Amino acid sequence: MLEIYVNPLSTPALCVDFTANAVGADVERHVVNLAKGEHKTPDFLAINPLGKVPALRDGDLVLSESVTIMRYIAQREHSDLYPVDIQAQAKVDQWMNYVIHHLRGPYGYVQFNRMFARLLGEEPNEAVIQFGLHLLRQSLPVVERRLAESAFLAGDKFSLADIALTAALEPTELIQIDASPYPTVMAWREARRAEPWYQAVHTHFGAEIGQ
Ligand SMILES: N[C@@H](CCC(=O)N[C@@H](CS)C(=O)NCC(=O)O)C(=O)O
Repeated sequence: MLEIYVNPLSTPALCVDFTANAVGADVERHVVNLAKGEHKTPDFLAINPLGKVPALRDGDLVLSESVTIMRYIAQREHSDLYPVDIQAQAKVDQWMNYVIHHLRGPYGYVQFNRMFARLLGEEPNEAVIQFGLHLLRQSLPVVERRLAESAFLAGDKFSLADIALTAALEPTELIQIDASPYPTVMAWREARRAEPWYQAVHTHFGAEIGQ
């Protein structure tokens, strides 16, 4: 049995949750309560010594790193969301990497400081927020242009790259990212959020904490 360790407020973990649903994998899902420090308990550190979600266990195999886990689940299920053809696969990888480095990273700078810093007893760092917003003003237009010309990031087929994008965009409202310059991205995202693989996880980001 495939086991996944996730948390619905973690965008890397949501990548794994969404992927498991999108490919129809039969998984045992463990929600790790980060607020209660469950990710630092000996039981969880035995699964991921880095003390982070997501993680996966498949028999003796234990994995961390969301993108690795997404690919593993898709390949294990022989899903075309991560194509076998190396050229199609390379396009999916290209866009997954773009999303992870140029969107999820900067979103993380803003999300940590606007959402989690005070909860952890830290003062939000406005300079880091502004740096994240600066980077997003460069990367969100790239995605806006891409989705104006292409149904999905890697071409005309839905793929793991689109799941990564959907997850990366999740905190937009909660962390007050101004999405008004990106109407194509936001309409595309609404369509994804109506799909069963998304709805199986939650109705929207923050639902679990009453937002
Ligand atoms: N590069 C990792 C990032 C994982 C990560 O940073 N997870 C965060 C939640 S978004 C976490 O578990 N943080 C807890 C901690 O570092 O104490 C991935 O893609 O899976």
